[in-house]
Amino acid sequence: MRTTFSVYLILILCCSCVFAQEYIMDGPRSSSYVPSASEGQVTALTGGNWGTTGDIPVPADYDNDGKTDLAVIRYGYWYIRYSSGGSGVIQWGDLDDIPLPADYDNDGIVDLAVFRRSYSTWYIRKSSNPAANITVSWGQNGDIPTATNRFSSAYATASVFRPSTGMWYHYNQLTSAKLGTQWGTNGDMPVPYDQTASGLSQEVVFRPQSGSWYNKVLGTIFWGGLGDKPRARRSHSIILPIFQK
Ligand SMILES: [Ca+2]
Ligand SMILES: [Ca+2]
Repeated sequence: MRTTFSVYLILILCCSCVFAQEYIMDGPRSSSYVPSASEGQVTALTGGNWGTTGDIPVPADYDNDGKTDLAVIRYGYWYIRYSSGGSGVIQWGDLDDIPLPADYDNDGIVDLAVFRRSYSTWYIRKSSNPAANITVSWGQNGDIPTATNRFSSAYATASVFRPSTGMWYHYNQLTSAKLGTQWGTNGDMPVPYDQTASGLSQEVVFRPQSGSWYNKVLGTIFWGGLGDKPRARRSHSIILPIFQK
């Protein structure tokens, strides 16, 4: 059973801005912990600079005004500075979850989403109905999750890259369609994006040893090298975070 308690969380965003706000936080989480609808509540914030050491940047257009919003994740809390004005903090996920914001419910608005490696499970907070989230078990231990537009240009798909085999597995969370295809090898970094202007993302991997980008449709581009971290825009508003833990 989880214990609920109140704490005062002092947010220090860079040196110039300090926020004091009361939050309801969960106590130590059990192995069966999953994000709940009550965690998807928005708390108002005000401030200037955005983020601090250790935060994970997750910029995207969360308020659907066509402009990318500054956003970071800290211990399962999403701090979003909306381009339309104002800001908020939303608890969604846990410390070691991998954030993968994208529009999964096909309403045109970015959803908060995380992948929990220990359970290979996606937890998606639907922007169309935050009280009814999407939970998808997809992938296995060692997989690298990534959001793609593999099935539709309109909404994102839950996808994983399996380094041990170079396989990609795509799952359409709205239609239950599945697709597996081989592209890449162990040590490659998956960076799916649309290089053909088709609206659909292609399987693309970056191989640091040679600085090669291998696109399954278009072939090879040499750009970068050992130690580099590839970045690709999955869509016009989302830059995929890179996770290689
Ligand atoms: Ca925005
Ligand atoms: Ca959405």
